[in-house]
Amino acid sequence: MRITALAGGIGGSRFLLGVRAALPDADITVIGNTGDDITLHGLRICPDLDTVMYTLGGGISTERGWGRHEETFTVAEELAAYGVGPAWFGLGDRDLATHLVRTQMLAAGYSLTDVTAALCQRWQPGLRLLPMSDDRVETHVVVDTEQGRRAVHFQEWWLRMRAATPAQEIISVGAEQARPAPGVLDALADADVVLLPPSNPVVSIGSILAVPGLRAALVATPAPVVGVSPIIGGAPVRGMADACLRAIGVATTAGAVGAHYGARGTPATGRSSGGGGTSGGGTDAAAGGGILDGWLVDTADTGTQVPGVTVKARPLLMTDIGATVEIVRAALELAGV
Ligand code: GDP
Ligand code: FO1
Ligand code: CA
Repeated sequence: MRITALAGGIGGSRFLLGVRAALPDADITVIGNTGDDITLHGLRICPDLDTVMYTLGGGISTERGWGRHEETFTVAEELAAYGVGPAWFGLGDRDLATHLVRTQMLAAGYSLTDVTAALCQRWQPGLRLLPMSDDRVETHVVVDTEQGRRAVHFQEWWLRMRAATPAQEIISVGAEQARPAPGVLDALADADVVLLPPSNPVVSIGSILAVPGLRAALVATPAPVVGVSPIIGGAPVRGMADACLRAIGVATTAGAVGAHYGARGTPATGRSSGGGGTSGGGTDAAAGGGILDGWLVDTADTGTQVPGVTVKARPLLMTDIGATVEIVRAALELAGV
């Protein structure tokens, strides 16, 4: 079976552990969010790709959910001693090696797709990890500060501001000019099933959908498309997805997020931001339609309805691998595969 999944960082990775365990013989392709990517100290850092790679490759810090286990922060401490920040971004020593290899390969002319494949040679995640695009796309957040309105990088808003300063707008800078990375559109067209893990609907899934052609490929694929809600009982399980949803005018409920993604075969009209998430994705998202055939919600949200979408309620907490495998099985059952 060929499974294609879109994924952000922690929520996406934990779900993918379940996909791999549920279907050890499946051919799994992951389209990873690169909107979180940032350049610091001259190094290109791809947090969501790395979170998928480390989690599936057994190198993740399970306590933090991001970065390497058995990590040290000597380089970050030395930078701080020079007064060089930003202090809000935890740059680990082991993690640093990944960014050094990536930056060096990118400077040598390799694409992010090639670099990611090379890094995965070490980690052997058991799936094909593709960046959504080889072109640079970065999520920026417009906030009102004492100095006036300004745009900050998503990481600064998420980590330094803890997403507590309201986002006036969330923008995918560069998305309009971006092209899907090689293999991305084929992975959607040729899949037997497409899964949307419980990733952040705005800055993970929304960023991926902002790449021109991605949404259309989801709309057009003959494969069933099933999503899993990251919102349980009116709140994110972890993180500040509610602050992201507020920015695009979508309520923090499983039903509102399902409606925001929308039913396949329906036009975007009536859904916020064309059902995408971040703006700046050009006309593609605005012109596109809904992307869901099925939507899994938690039993806390039993009774949720999304027009045109088959909704099923079951426990959605990925407390351990066994629970996650059962969620994946339920998603596959809902997809009819
Ligand atoms: P990030 O890039 O690290 O923020 O990770 P993702 O975008 O892939 O996923 C973030 C989302 O995962 C958050 O909005 C959480 O609500 C969701 N999440 C985390 N753990 C769980 C879980 O056990 N069950 C469900 N349904 N969602 C979860
Ligand atoms: N998340 C944090 O909460 N604090 C950090 O200092 C931090 C550093 C970091 C370094 C490398 C990396 O791959 C991820 C890191 N993350 C950190 C997670 C990061 O903010 C991701 O973008 C999240 O997925 C937010 O969506
Ligand atoms: Ca992320």
